[in-house]
Amino acid sequence: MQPVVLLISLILMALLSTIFFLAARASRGPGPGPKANAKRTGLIWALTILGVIVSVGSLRNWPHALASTSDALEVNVSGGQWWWDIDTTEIPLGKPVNFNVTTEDVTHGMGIYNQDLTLLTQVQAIPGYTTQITYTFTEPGNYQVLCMEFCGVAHHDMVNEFEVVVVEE
Ligand SMILES: [Cu+2]
Repeated sequence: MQPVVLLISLILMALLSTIFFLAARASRGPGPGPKANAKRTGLIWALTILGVIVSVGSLRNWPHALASTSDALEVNVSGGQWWWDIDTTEIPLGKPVNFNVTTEDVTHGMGIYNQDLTLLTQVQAIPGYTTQITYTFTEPGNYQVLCMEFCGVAHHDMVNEFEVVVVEE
């Protein structure tokens, strides 16, 4: 993967350098006429509008925007050197959960992992603030909370867990 990323970066850098070089060369000649200027203004507006549409469309479903779902279960998580304190051990399956995350000392990162240790969601834990993330578990089982930000010698020991259970209604 790394060589591919490097190759793509080099190609894009070369492309950007070429554009800069052509722009610098073109700036020496006579200025564009009013027709070309109108065309450029139209292009800038079109790109701006396209940028806004793409941004709104791609950022709308960020988990941050979904936080504070009203019918969600509230779970409070507090981190510290070197532990996670979670105020519940069982979370119902299929119900949105608002994790309210904070820390009592330094910045930590709360990452929720499934049994295969695949990261499902994560949020930064910041002293003095409560950050929120909403997540709905789709599989019952044991989940682990690990720290994702190196926070000292026992960082690797910041592990806690909870269980996602099927609740009959
Ligand atoms: Cu930590």
